[in-house]
Amino acid sequence: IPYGYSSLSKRALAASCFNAHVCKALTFTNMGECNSMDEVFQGIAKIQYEGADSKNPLAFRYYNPDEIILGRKMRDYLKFAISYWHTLCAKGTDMFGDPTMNKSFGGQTNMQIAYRKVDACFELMDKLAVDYFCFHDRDIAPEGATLAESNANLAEIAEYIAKKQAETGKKCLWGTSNLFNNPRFMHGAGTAPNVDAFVFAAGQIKQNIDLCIKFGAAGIVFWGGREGYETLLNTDMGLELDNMARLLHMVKDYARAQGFKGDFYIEPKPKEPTKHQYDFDAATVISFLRKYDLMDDFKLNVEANHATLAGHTFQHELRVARDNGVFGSIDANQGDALLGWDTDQFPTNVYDATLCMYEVIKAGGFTDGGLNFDAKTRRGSFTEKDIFLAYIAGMDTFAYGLRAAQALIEDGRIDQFVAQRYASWNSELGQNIRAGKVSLEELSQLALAMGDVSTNISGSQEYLETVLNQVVFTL
Ligand code: XUL
Ligand code: CO
Repeated sequence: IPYGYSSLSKRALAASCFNAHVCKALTFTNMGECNSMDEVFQGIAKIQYEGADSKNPLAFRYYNPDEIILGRKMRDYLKFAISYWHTLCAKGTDMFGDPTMNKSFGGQTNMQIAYRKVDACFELMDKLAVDYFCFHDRDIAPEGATLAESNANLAEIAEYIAKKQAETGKKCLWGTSNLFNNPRFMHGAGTAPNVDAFVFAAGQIKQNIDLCIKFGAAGIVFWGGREGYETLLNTDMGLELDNMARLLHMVKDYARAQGFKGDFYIEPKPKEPTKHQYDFDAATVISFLRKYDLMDDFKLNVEANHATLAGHTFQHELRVARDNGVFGSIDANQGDALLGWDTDQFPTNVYDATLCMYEVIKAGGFTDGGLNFDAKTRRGSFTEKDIFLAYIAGMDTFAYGLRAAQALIEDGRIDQFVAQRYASWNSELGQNIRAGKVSLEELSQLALAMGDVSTNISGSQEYLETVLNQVVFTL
């Protein structure tokens, strides 16, 4: 993520208008007034739903925002969100190459660019019929030389964001703190070996909680940026995890005291940037939450690409979250089966989207959560139009997935098969075992009298995959 803003001087803020094209008022002293309302993505109109046969690249084929599905508008069921970092900050760099994209949107100084990113974000939400955004603190305003300076930058841009929210009704799905980019966090933040890094992280998080509350965010995410290790030879894992839990308790107590009613999320990821990330996968995070008494306040933000990096399917991670009552929100993206790192691609796999939405429907739909596109256009897809094409691809894939998941449930064959497969657990014996009324000795007597197990039936995986294919391809 190419943050890397240099520190910003206050003088720069008082600079006169940076670009007559971007800001028509030449006399302002407050950058907040430098909102020209000039269109950022000129030549691209609001994206319309045109139906499955449309060949217009700038149209939706499956996402029809106001169509009612499962008793809710599609836009309310899917709750799509723009990821501020990938969409408005990432510039196509990789470890071999310089930026291929210009994300300054007509701004010149770092603060001016920050204002224009807000304009671009709200214009994208409007044109794409996306109702939410997600952000890291360092996405929305440049980092200053001190925490106080960073906070002042954030506070200024936050005013502008809140104003835009009030004008448009657009909402914040969740916010998070970037505790991984700055070199001060080279050894971690909440799990740092040096108490000063922990203190700085706490200060940064406090400011971000205040921002989340200002934006009416439904959630606050913790992705363990550099919370992990490179080698156990230099690591006190027990102390680091205890400290992480201490920090999360402080966060929860502070946010609740300020009136935050939404969800806190942990976003599992097994590796990258560290060799081992503590929030490895859903099961590991749940064990952490249980150990440290955080289950009442924290849920999971499950990311598809992180699931596959952990050696699981996306559906598996969602099922683990649902079965443990901590299904919360989703980072909708996909990785590349041939690459072992987090490629954060826009999701286009309809099977994964269908099975994801199947889990979401079974979980009762989203409450505070939603589908955030933690995805970026490829380095070679460098134009502004590519941003629209990428979001359309992701949104249509999940709209298709929602329709297919609904069809799968209405079709009923898979649910009926599963019910039948476990039917013996509803027998008197099965129910007694489930109720804990039977001892090991009693089961041993039954087993001795049984002869052998004669009730196995086929698992019929191939048949069920055929049913899935039939439903997915005959919507
Ligand atoms: C990193 C990642 C983050 C989180 C938010 O892999 O997924 O973008 O979603 O910090
Ligand atoms: Co993510």
